[in-house]
Amino acid sequence: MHTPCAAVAGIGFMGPTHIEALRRMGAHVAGLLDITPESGQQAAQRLGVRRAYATFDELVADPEVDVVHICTPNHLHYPMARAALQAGKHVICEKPLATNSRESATLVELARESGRVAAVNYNLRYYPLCHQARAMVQAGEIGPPRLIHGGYLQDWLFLPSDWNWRLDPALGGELRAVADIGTHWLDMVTWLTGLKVSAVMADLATFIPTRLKPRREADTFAGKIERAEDVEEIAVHTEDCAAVLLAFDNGARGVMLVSQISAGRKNHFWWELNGAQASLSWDQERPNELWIGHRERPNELLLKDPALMDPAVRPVAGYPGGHAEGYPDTFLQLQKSVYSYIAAGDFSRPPTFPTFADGHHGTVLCEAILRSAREQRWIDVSTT
Ligand code: SOE
Repeated sequence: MHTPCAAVAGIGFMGPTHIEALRRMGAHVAGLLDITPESGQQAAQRLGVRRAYATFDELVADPEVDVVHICTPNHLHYPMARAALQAGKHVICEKPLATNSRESATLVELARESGRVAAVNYNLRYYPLCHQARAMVQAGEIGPPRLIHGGYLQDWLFLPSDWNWRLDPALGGELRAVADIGTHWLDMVTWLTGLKVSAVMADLATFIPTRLKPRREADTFAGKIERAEDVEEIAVHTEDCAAVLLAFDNGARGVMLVSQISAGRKNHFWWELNGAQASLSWDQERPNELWIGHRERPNELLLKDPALMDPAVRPVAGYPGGHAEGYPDTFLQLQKSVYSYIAAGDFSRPPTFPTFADGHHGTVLCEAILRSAREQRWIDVSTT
């Protein structure tokens, strides 16, 4: 079977992470594209990639490339995904799929017409114990979910001197914390439970209204290790944090809290499901432990071990029990799922990975959350 060949656009935090996973999978990376041809050349040398494209047109015109990975700032997701599909390439796009639902709906349609594979990098699904939790929910082990809660807290934008392109709505979109990390959480809980969000009631807050922007580009999470001296003051209007009440289509209720300014919380993504028979809970900062809560017998803590997992989801665990797996492994597992689907060539099979349709649900939810916060009322979610 021919292993599809990749090209990666965007060499910030995500691009090199995608490349590392591609290499572990044994896929060839034909080339990469960065902000300028010069920084692209440097990145290609640093990462051992043969070719640096000067433009995205050049990337999609490369006949060697089967799959285009889009790891750029959010505003480029739509034009790049569209151009890649139109050039007949398969696409793996970072989240959020687009900065509005008009564009994400167009991408869903384009993906369908093109017959190409179009995936969104909701990589967090691929922690082995999240797959295990989903299998347990599907098997009815916790009963119908009643309460679905948790959140995603970080501190990399805690200081007024922390800057990143996500703070600029022209690059990141009108929503920040919700689009960047809330979309992961919403995707996770809807995927885990198979439920849809039917209505939202949101409160958004910006605690740091003015920030210091370095005159040169700052990487994601870079604020922890370097400080720029040459800065300008910028007014910030996107949310540092959000609290969202959720109603689900089976009657379940939920709460999501997201923040990029919670000191000490680095990448604290957690969820809890309280069902009619039992509960499940998981935390990305302890990803190899799944808590199983009971009323009438002692609670359990399942340590990641493929031998103890549902046989259908065992392949998502790359190592035996007691061998910890983490964030980079989730990229590998998502890419394995997409690349093996492409290599098998039967695109009528149901996809095993997050698709553009899932990415579109994410942008629809973001818009409902923004509208709810502005109008200070519950908003019904249309998923059309
Ligand atoms: C920054 O908030 C970020 O890199 C997100 O963009 C990723 O999706 C998340 O998994 C980690 O944090």
